[in-house]
Amino acid sequence: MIVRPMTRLLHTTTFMTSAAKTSQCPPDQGHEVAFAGRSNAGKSSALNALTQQRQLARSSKTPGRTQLINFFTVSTEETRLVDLPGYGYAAVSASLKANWQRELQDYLMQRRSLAGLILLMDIRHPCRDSDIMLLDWARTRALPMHILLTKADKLNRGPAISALNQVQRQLKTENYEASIQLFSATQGTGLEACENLLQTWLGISFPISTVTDTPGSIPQDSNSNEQITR
Ligand SMILES: Nc1nc2c(ncn2[C@@H]2O[C@H](COP(=O)(O)OP(=O)(O)OP(=O)(O)O)[C@@H](O)[C@H]2O)c(=O)[nH]1
Ligand SMILES: [Mg+2]
Repeated sequence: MIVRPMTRLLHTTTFMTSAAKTSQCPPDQGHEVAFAGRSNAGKSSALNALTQQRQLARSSKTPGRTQLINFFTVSTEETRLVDLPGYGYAAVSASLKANWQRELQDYLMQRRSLAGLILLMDIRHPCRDSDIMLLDWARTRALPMHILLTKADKLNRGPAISALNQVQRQLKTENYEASIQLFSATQGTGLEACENLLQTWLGISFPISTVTDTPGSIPQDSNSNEQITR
């Protein structure tokens, strides 16, 4: 028998249910963390990387793929991760866009069990109007916010750090309280830092010795030195 660190709890995540509108969401109890961002920002890929499951959330080259609110349980139904529909997809009709925006706003403003928002932005195209709109909603209800600058592998280290600093400065100037980090689902950049935050928000940071597992079931983190900045 070996001790299993709590970061591995995320790897037990399973699909729970989908909702086409907020009224179909599961009971508003416990804690959940939502992943939001423009279409194609990498939400589903991030969820798969964080949970170490290739097909948990469906990722796609076709923007606008995730059109439902998808709920996943971590360990129990009281702790959930949520993959929100991507916004800003140009090829969607205006009325559908308006409808998604209303649903997204309803969810973010009213969901009591929502413990925090992970906002994902492609590192090459951060802080679009729709991203700022989301930050505004979250700020209105003082929801904890964390930003993943995704697809960091698309830039060299220097430009990636510059982009991080620039977004951080913009957030500070505009008075948004959000932590931020680099992230790459394909290279594993920033996984551990984000996992730790998710555990804290979900309230699943049990003492390390309470979880055990059999040998051979522990994937190794490829980047243990990534940090969150504020
Ligand atoms: N290079 C690189 N590509 C990525 C990364 N994350 C996602 N992608 C690619 O970006 C595209 C969109 O990824 P998804 O995870 O489906 O994005 P999404 O935000 O869930 O998109 P919607 O469901 O349409 O809102 C896919 O082709 C992914 O393979 C990453 O870290 N690096
Ligand atoms: Mg998706």
